Amino acid sequence: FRASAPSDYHTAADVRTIVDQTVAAYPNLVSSRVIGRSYQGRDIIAVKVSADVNVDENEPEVLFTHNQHAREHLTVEMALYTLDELTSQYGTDPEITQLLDTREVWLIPTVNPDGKVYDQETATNFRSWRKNRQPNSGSTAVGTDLNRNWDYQWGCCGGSSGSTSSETYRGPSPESGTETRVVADFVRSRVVGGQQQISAHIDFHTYSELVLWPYGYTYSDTAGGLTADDAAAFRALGTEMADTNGYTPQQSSDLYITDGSINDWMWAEQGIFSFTFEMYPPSASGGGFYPPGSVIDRETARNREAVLLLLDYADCPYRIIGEEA
Ligand code: 0X9
Ligand code: CA
Ligand code: ZN
Repeated sequence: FRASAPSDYHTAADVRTIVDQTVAAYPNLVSSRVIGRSYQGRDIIAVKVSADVNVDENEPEVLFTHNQHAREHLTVEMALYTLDELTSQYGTDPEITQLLDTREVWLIPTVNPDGKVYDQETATNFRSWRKNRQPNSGSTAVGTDLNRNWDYQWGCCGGSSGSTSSETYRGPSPESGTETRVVADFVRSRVVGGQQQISAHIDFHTYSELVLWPYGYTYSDTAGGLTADDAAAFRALGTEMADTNGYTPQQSSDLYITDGSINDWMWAEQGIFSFTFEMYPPSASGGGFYPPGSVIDRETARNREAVLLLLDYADCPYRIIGEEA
């Protein structure tokens, strides 16, 4: 095992360049928009991929979010892989062609650009940074854990911290994190005619090789807004995706309790089938947050089938348990 250097991974600036080049190369298939700015003023970009991309067609939408946590650089590579695969294979691979003819895909390659830049900006050492880079009033400790800052059961259950110096600081109020708010506003903006257009979502993290589903705030399999049918659909879809990549499927709280996480909000407030993927490696011995750059191609392509499976089921996720809903 060889440790990685910051230069082994694309930078936030690289991502912007690649997105712009891809839009230029595939103007009918890819568009990008600035959905807001980070605390430090960096653009947060959403990329749309679909046939006739410049028309808001009445098609199921799927969202992929990446890099809520600054040091999880492999997740940004995952977004770049998906963008490259969908664009290069459209019109060539029949499955991808059919999916992009009937779905609208949204990618947010870096939710937390300030954190990514901070973690990656020195030539030799990563900083092992997790949170965003927003100051906390009355404290010298910087940052909010964006994945504890979402507005559902925020801070309810011991799955986050009220201490500014904690790695899981939940912030002073839900959506206080600039970047949480930007992404939540984007998701709310996809409610058209009273109907949330996005039906399915994966939030990419590292590491542990897991597929996780809600709720995170409670050990219960069912709870407010999550029925036995919903739980069965989550489990079936999560297990089928995990069968394709070899990750371990489980309810999020089986890992540990989290409150204010993105998945719980997406499901409870927006009705979106929302998963967390914890990517490579399985454990710290594989390099933890910083595996060597040599694994990037393999470990991003590893999720190809799971991504396509979720796109397929996006018309009706309950289809996987044989219900129309
Ligand atoms: O703790 C987290 O935010 C995630 N793990 S990480 O090591 N990448 O920080 C797991 C979040 C899982 N929680 C829910 N899906 N609710
Ligand atoms: Ca379309
Ligand atoms: Zn994470």
